[in-house]
This record gives sequence, structure tokens and C-alpha cells, in this order.
Amino acid sequence: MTGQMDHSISGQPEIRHDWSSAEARALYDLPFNDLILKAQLTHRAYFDPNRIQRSQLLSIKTGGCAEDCGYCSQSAHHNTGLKASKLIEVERVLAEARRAREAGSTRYCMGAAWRSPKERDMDAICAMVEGVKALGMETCMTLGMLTPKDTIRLKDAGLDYYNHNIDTSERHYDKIITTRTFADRLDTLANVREAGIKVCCGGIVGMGEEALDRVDMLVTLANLPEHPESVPINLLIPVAGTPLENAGDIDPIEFVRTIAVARLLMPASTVRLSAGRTEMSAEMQALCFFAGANSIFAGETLLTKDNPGEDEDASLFRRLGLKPLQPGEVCERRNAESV
Ligand code: SAM
Ligand code: DTB
Ligand code: SF4
Repeated sequence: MTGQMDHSISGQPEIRHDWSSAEARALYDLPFNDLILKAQLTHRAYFDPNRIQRSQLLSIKTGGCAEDCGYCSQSAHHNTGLKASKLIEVERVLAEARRAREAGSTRYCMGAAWRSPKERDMDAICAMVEGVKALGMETCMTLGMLTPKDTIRLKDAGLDYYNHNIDTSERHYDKIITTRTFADRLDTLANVREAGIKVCCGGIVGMGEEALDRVDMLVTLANLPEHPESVPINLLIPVAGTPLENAGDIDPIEFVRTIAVARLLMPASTVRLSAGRTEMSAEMQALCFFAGANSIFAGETLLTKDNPGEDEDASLFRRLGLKPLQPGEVCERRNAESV
């Protein structure tokens, strides 16, 4: 097999923050069998290969967003026919979170279609975090850009994770979003880290980017001072009325390669097979798990779009002999040092 693995003293592949684009591209371009075997061996050095963590999403404020993200059903810049709504009641969020916990999700992820949260919304947001936390679930929010003051309030309320994606490479970024920069995104991630909240950060595959854009997006994440604990890899869900509605299909093998490289560059991070699973065959999802994905979004809806749902996922897990992580269990990182 080409490309030696660098092992730390513990026998685990090293956690590195100095990946070059060329090095990561060489991994991406390996013969497919070599790449996914290498990714699977790395995966096994850090995780139980047959356990999958499940997160459930809820849109707590839908549509009418000021940002112009070219993929998004919720941007006010596009005519997608989505009805905008206000921030929902705390009690409704908690009722939905309880249902998600009963269905087996260990983390509850609340998303708002905002450029950034307003001061007047922070009390309700913090009450949601406190309430979900009290149910014994991990909490995650995605609310757009955050200031250091926002992150401290969220941390004090008990927020475990913050999701804020870089979405694509720095080079491809302004073809997708013009209302905020790649650097803005990195600033928010730094604020989240500084407050001691875990980082959930990934991107989207299938937005007309080159293979090198997928690789460089992952290199940016892997070369952050600490790896994001959670790395969502989304397959673009084409939304009618958005600039990317006809972005074209991506070869599923390229998607699996992206998952494998995410696993190799960030060996101790949870890699989430995220949006787009309704369009993936069981075989493609199985390859993604073999390539190192160890988390999914559960439930019938993501934020505004469809997801496979409980029964279909239960059947997939049964067929593959995968065991979901139970509420209360954490996604173990075997002997992981600081990442
Ligand atoms: N407004 C917040 C923000 O953008 O930071 C949070 C919500 S936003 C919908 C969260 C992420 O979902 C985006 O960064 C993007 O990666 C992903 N996403 C949104 N629409 C998508 C689509 N149509 N297909 C795939 N992924 C999508
Ligand atoms: C992420 O990377 N994917 C999730 C979550 N983080 C917030 C969102 C996917 C959204 C898919 C399109 C929709 O449902 O509107
Ligand atoms: Fe707004 Fe987030 Fe959608 Fe961008 S991805 S338009 S910030 S909701």
C-alpha cells in the first residue's frame, strides 16, 4: 500500500496540524481500496468501528435569513417557497427533544436561520440549552456568527457543541456565499473554542467544486489549533430556487473519498454522514461508515429537508450490524490525547 502511516508511541496514527494540501491530495487520490482500508485502520485505532452516534436536528427559527448561501432553502435572497417563521417556544423545543431522546438520539442540535443571534433572543436560546441539557442530552446550537460575549453566555447555559461550517475551500467560498467571508467563519470558530465549547465544523460536497477544494476544506479544518470534535460532511441537497439547484451530480465515490480523507486527517474526531442520505443507497452509506463516518443525523427531517427516518435507519443498522450509541454514552475516543 502506498503512503506509510505515521504512528505515535501509543500505536495510534498521529494527530497532526501541519497537513500540506499536496499530502492530503495524495491520500485523496490513492487507489480506492488502499484509501478506505487506511481510513478504516485509522478509525479502529480511535473508535469502536461498529458504534454510531445519532444527533437530532430541529429548526428553531426558519427562513428569512439575511445571508445569501447559494445552497440554502432559508436564505431571503432566494425564492424557494419556504415559509419564514419566528423563534419557536422553549416548551415546544423541549417536547421535541424528549421525543428525540426516546428515539435514541444522544445529542440535540438546534438551528436558527440567522446571520447572528440578537441580544433579545439570547434568554430564550439559553433556556433551550438549559432545558435540553436537563433531559440528559448533549446540546448543540447553530445560530450563525457569534461574538465572544455570546459564546460565554452559551457556555454558561451548558452548551456542549456549536456548529458553524466552513462549507468549502477558501478558494471556492465566494462562489457560494458573498455576505460573509471565510475569515468571518474562522473568527466565530475561534470564539467558540475560546469559550470552551466543542466545535462542530464541516462542509458540503457537490457544489460544483473541484476535488482539490474538498481536500483543502479538510486541510483547513485539520490545521486548526485543535481539530473540530465533530466534522459534518453534507451532500448537497439541491433546492429549487437556489443558485445551486442545478449544481449537478457528484460521483458517490468522490463523496466516500472525502469521508476517508476527513477520517485520516482528523483521526479522533467524529465524522458525521450528514445531509443528503435520502439520495444515498444503503451500499453507499455502508462505504461511508467503512471509510470512517461514525455519526448521522436521525429523524425524518433535517432543518427543512427530508432525512431517511427511524425505521429506515434501524433497518440499515441491522443489516450492517451497527449499534447506535445510547443516551448517556459518549462517543469514545480511545486513549485520545489532546487533539
Ligand atoms: N444559519 C446557520 C449557519 O449557516 O451558520 C445555521 C444553519 S445552516 C442551515 C447549517 C449548515 O447546513 C450549513 O452551513 C450547510 O453546511 C448545511 N446545509 C444547509 N443547506 C444545505 C443543503 N441544501 N444541502 C446540504 N447541506 C446544507
Ligand atoms: C450540518 O452540517 N448539517 C446540518 C447541521 N449541520 C445544522 C444541516 C443540514 C441542512 C440540510 C438542509 C435543510 O434541512 O434545510
Ligand atoms: Fe442563513 Fe445558515 Fe442558510 Fe446561510 S446556511 S442562508 S446563514 S440559514
